[in-house]
Amino acid sequence: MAATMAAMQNKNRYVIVVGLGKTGLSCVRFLDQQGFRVSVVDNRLSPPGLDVLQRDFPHIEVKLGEFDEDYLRDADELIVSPGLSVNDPPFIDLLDDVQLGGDIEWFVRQAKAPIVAITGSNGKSTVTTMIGKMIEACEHTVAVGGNIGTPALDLLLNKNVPDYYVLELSSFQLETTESLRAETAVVLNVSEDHMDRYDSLMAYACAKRKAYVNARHRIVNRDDVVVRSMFEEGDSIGFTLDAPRDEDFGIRHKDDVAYIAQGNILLMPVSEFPLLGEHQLANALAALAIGYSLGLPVQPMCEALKHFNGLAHRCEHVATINGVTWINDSKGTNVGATLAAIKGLPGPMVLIAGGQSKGAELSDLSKIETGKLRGSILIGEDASLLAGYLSQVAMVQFACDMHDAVAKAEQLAQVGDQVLLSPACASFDMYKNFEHRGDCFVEAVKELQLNGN
Ligand code: UMA
Ligand code: ADP
Repeated sequence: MAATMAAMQNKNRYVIVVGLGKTGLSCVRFLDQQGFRVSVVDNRLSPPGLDVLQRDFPHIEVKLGEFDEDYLRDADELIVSPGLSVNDPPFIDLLDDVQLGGDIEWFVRQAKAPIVAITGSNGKSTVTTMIGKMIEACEHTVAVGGNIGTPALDLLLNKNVPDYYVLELSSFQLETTESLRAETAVVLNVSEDHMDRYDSLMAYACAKRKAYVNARHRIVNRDDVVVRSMFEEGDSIGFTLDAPRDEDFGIRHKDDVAYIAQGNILLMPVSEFPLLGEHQLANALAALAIGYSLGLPVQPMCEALKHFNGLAHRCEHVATINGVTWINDSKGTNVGATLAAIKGLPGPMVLIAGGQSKGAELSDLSKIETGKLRGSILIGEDASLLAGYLSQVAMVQFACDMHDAVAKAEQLAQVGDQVLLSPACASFDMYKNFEHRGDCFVEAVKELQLNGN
């Protein structure tokens, strides 16, 4: 009876989905199932997902091309794609007249299980996946989604409510979310990203900080000054690459062996964690702290860590050819990520980088440890901007595409070197997305291998 009443109310409520793509399609699926009156707009003439929309929802009106403010004003509510800023016209001019939110706002209003909210500049997908596996290792059910790729509203299509939802949240998604009350929230770290969309690092950090608002447990990176400044330390659980205090997670040394530890308790030797690099260790500590806040037992979580082999396109080993190791870190889409990857892997290395730098301050690239880079091969729109800083560290060459970059890297690398694709940039000037860029790199490296090199 209550369900019928809700369906009748929804029928009278008109929602416009702004922006198609994965998010828009998931919104349509959800709203249509709930009986809302729906239409879709996108200012792209051929947005991703259009074929699926027209096939599966032929009754839903779609308007493509420049947004029409009057058309949008007719809606009771707009669900805006994370790819669009609600602080830009026409949305900014509609704020007083039309209710406006994002897909995560709709998700959190409906979700019937505790939500783990994971944001930060880097490491989100890794920690999101790790905690998902830890929850399963502790014999609970979990649904994982959000910015990681499965849109959050698609998680609600499954009628079986899991014990936990784990959401990777971007700053864009948090901007349009007001009702989040996470069981546990973490801002993993903050470094410059998406400066083409924010006026300052502070504005970007403020969007990230929204994950903590009304959270029951807050996990804090004690090594990150921006994250630490987001709230009074108080009752948070922390993680650090130093020795941890109280209930925090960190690293302790005993008899020259490094251990993952909670407070004074040694949990497992760092050598049993399969991923390379301090940044990956920080991700593991963050995941443990999240799991602990949920009341999960520590030992099964450690077992899950021992079997975690990392995600594709994140410092992923591709091949070792003639003594040179090729690594795909195509997901390194900002300077912080690339610096972490370079620091975490052994040198000397040849770096392949470049693409769209998104208005970021790039000068930290000139602070890479001397001797770590044998050279850099640069591609894409902002190659010359990167060259200005990377040439202060080692020699720089330009390449016209990924095949050319791989060929030049092969020429430059010596036995024992690593060749690291970690672009510090978005991929959209040359590729569909970071996966496509990583796949092109892997393909070019495999060709080297096949050609008997
Ligand atoms: N856009 C328009 N007009 C529109 C709608 C979108 O120009 O009407 C543009 C935006 O400028 C943007 C792009 O299209 O560049 C994004 O739209 P999309 O259709 O590709 O987006 P979705 O398919 O819905 O993907 C989004 C997230 N993308 C972004 O936030 C840019 C995906 O994260 C996410 O996996 C997906 O929702 C499901 O939740 C990707 C991403 O790059 C991985 N995220 C950024 C990041 O991690 O740095 C934030
Ligand atoms: P996100 O989802 O935030 O983009 P990912 O887990 O996909 O993060 O990792 C993306 C890239 O960021 C990795 O390939 C690596 O270069 C870098 N990275 C991962 N974890 C961290 C971290 N904790 N600190 C800094 N850089 C990191």
